Amino acid sequence: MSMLNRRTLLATATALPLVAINRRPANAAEFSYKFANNIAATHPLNTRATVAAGKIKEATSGRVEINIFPNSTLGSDTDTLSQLRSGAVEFFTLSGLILSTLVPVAAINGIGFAFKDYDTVWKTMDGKLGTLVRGEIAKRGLYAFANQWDNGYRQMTSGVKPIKTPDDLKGFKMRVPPSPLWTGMFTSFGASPTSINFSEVYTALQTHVVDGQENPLATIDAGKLYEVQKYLAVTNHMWDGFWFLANKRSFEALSPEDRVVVEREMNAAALLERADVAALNNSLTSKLTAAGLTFNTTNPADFRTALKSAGFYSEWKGKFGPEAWGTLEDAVGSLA
Ligand code: X2X
Repeated sequence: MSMLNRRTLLATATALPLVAINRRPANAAEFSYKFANNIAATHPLNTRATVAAGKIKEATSGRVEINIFPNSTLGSDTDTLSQLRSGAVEFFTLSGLILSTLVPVAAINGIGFAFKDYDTVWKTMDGKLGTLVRGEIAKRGLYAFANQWDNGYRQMTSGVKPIKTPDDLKGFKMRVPPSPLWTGMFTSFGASPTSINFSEVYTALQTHVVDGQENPLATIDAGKLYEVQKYLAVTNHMWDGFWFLANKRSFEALSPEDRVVVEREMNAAALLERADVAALNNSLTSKLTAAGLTFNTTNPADFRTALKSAGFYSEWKGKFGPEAWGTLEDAVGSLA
């Protein structure tokens, strides 16, 4: 703190009666916590979390207030992860793949074509693999709530040409989120991946810094990416979700009872959000087509073969190690 700030602060403090410093207004929350995320306010993640925050405030008699900051308003994912670690932000939903810059094993759900359907996703991520990942997250001063929120199966979009076969990805300027697994996967496809935080993706596509990106339909819709893209290839190349993360110290500052309320309500909201996203997946094809995206289907087996022959699976099996890889394969079947 500079002397000036220190003096100003002391001057202010001495001007106030002590009692006023210690007492909060009758209607102020004891804990006013920030929840940051990168997704538009209209996405089910934010609509469901908003309802949950209301329930939490009520159930804690106003002690715990959670203010939601959608759309990366507090900073990019990379910035916000630092803020979460320092406690400047108390809650943050983040893709496990991006979290892997801090907790490497958290990227494991992003292995290409690992999950054949949503049943398998939730059985795996609410089950042993999720527990393993949460254990590693806990070692880094963060606390992950039990239920992940759905981002979804990812699809590729392009502003220049349709992506129909893996060959169409050769040399393609693809935006990927900041994460070694994403970069590695698109390098294995022969593309030219660039790491860009989601907060910059719309502009990067608009100004042709990159020619394409990949995201689930609900995220493409909420981020209005159809305004700056022309084609959408249904590839389902990866499933991605958001861990609901808390700064451990901030979370443990709440009473055990209040912690139970926050976790219960946020986990319940995650389940509702999953159902919302599943319903959106069924309705968004026609909406996004009407908004100007030309859809095409692909043969996922060809894309998977491309990854296999580039050595993607054996490389990442080695990186994740036998325990995590074995836990994934126990749930989804043999991958390599
Ligand atoms: O950055 C992305 O593309 C997003 C929104 O899907 C994630 O949070 C990983």
